[in-house]
Amino acid sequence: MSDSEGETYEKQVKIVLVGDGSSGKTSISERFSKDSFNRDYNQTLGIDYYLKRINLTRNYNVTLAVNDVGGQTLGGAMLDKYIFGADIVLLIYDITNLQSFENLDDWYHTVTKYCASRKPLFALVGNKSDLEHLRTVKAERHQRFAKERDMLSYFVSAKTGESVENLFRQVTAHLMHIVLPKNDYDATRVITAPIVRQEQNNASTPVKASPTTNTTRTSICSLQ
Ligand SMILES: Nc1nc2c(ncn2[C@@H]2O[C@H](COP(=O)(O)OP(=O)(O)OP(=O)(O)O)[C@@H](O)[C@H]2O)c(=O)[nH]1
Ligand SMILES: [Mg+2]
Repeated sequence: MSDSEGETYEKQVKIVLVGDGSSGKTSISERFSKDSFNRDYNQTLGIDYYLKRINLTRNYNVTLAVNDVGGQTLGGAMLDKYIFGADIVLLIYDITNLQSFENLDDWYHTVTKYCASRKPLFALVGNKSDLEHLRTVKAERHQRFAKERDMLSYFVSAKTGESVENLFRQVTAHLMHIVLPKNDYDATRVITAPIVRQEQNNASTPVKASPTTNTTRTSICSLQ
């Protein structure tokens, strides 16, 4: 198409979630792709796949192939195949489970070894942020781990959905060298509300919706 204004770009990105069993990889994948959450734990055997197409900017669409790798595959014969060709790797741990954080070093080294020819973009993800009161991994340790390995870093909750959409959008944008606006996360969740106007000449008049303007204002708010 010669008209660059109307041109639309389509990209495919392979994103792989790794980390200990029960850290929430499947839950994050399902929250993102289906906006659902399962309280029960069903261990992932091998790998599961999810596909979701997102509209990153007005004319930039990305199909995310989300590869949810079972936590038991570390040290197994298949992990290198699951990771092959990854554009982005999310290192997931459970903020209430110190061991799941400490094991990320093993995950990181194993994935790095398998991706020696083409290093993916890494992001550190602390999941279960709804259980802040049970946190055993200090936020400073999280930040240090990410900084020392030059990674992006996020806290999410697959249960409440907090920051999950933001996580996938931000890492994808980062990979593509696209800068998203600060309020991007909620760009698709537009809240409309009628404008209410206070009468200027009578302070005691109650606030009411203006019947004459018939105007709606669009507000975009961020939950980050
Ligand atoms: N409170 C809370 N529970 C969560 C959250 N995410 C996942 N869980 C629960 O943690 C358990 C394990 O979640 P999964 O998503 O199956 O963990 P996984 O990392 O895929 O585990 P494997 O498949 O064994 O590698 C399940 O009971 C989930 O309901 C979260 O954000 N908050
Ligand atoms: Mg799983």
